[in-house]
Amino acid sequence: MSTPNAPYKVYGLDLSYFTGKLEAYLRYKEIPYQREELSTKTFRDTVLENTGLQKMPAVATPDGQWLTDTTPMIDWFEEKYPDHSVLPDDPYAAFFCRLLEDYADEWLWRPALHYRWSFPNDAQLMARRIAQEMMHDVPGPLWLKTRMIKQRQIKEYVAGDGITSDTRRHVEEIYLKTLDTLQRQLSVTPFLLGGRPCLADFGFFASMFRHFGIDPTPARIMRDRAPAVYEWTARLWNARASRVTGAFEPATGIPPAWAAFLKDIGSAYLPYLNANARAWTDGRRKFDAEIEGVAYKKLPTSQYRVWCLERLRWHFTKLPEDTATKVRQTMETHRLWAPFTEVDATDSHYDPENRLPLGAALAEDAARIRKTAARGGSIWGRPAA
Ligand SMILES: N[C@@H](CCC(=O)N[C@@H](CS)C(=O)NCC(=O)O)C(=O)O
Repeated sequence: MSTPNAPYKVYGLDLSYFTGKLEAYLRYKEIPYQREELSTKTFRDTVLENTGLQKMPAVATPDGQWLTDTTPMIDWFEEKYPDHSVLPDDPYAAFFCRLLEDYADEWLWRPALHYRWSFPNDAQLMARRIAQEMMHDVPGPLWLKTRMIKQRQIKEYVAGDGITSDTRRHVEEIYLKTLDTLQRQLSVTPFLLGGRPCLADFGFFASMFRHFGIDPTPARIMRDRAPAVYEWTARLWNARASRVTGAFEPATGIPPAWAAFLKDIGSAYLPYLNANARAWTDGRRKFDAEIEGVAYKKLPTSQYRVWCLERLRWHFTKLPEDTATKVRQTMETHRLWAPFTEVDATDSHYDPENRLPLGAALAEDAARIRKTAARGGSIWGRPAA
């Protein structure tokens, strides 16, 4: 039923990476929303049926549409609520905001999940919270549900995502290096692009607020090593567009501190995306990749991340010619251009009709996910008694 003045409904957990990113964006833009309780049943039935994916956050709009995936969702909201845009008018800076958002979303995911699930105290605490907040509709004692969550997350996101004694140090360095770069910028400006939040702020916020900022082990590191980042997480959570008076700075171009991110994107993230895209094209479910001299083995091939590369390249093709030339020069200077253009085909077939964030395009996957769930492939999918 359509009730156009009602708030958006956000289905997600209080400790979820991408739910935090979306919530901070909606709060900043002062778009009314309410967070809906997410039980295993809601996740399995409502979210999956309506978006085709079992991913949080999912959003139900007041007029009955369903949205999935925070990246296209933010574009969708920006079109509907253009005031106080999180993308600068300068197309050069806007392109790099998109690149940083994608890098922060995807490349900080592995360290964020590692810090949450590889340290026994952190893992116990967070698994218990998930069991309490989400699995109250699943029968069984809390200790057992906590154990199931822990085992599932470690299998999927630590052991299953290439984290071994050989790669662990490299994964942790991603977090530490990111803290240092953020600290440098946030010691001089309140947000990453000067006096107001940009898209890149929300990208980094996902991991920094809902994982690194609250999980005991990385949170202690953040407080000691990067207090300006710790402060920024609260500043962004409390930021409201109607009250923020600062401007994007520099007025054109990007801050010098972003060079450290660009260097990382060229030496680590894009080589990973390229190896993933090649594995996808070859139909391999797992692949090995050498990233900054570290050998990652049996990484899961991600169709979604082929789409991420495809989408970034698409945004590049949409730049005005003179901006594209400038962006290319910057990418060459920071050694990003070669890896950005290295892979010929980025044919993900992830969103062939270009419908995201509208979930219906993906809803046909629902039946397949349900079948896997019924076989016990997902703890969220196990039917409640
Ligand atoms: N690209 C998606 C990613 C969403 C996502 O991966 N969400 C995680 C939680 S933060 C999830 O739902 N995971 C489900 C699972 O682990 O089963 C977005 O930006 O919204």
